[in-house]
Amino acid sequence: MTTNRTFTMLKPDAIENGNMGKIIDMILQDGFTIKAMKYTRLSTDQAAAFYAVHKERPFYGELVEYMTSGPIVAAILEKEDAVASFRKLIGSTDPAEAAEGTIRKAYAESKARNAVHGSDSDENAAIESDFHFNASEIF
Ligand code: 3AN
Repeated sequence: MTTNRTFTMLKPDAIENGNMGKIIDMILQDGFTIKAMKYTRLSTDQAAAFYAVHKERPFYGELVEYMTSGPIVAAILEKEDAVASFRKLIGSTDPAEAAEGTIRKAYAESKARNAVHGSDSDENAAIESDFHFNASEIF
């Protein structure tokens, strides 16, 4: 079953490089609507918990450090088949492999500093949305 919502974060490199507005515009132009949005900074505990699935991977420490290095934008997005549609819009994890027209092709620097996060399943979209937003913050 597919739902119509996904979760995203614009990562510290995207904010640092001044690409926040351009990335939000690409998301809106692709037909997503914003159900919730927050400009915030993750604590080490929050980033470690958010990326707990990657705990065993060699880049986990680097990932947590990087995700706490500056502010991020967290958002819940709505569109038909949102998870798959958004993964298509963001492109491959490695920007060298990302397709033309994707957010990562345009704005990612590397596999680690890759501009944007997108949930990989409906289940994770719900978990990640709950991690960042209360029901009263979702419109
Ligand atoms: P995606 O973000 O495309 O779902 P995942 O789930 O494989 O990719 O990785 C989660 C995050 O971990 C990535 N967004 C990226 O920031 C980081 N990451 C993935 N692979 C590497 C790597 N080889 N080196 C450093 N960081 C990585």
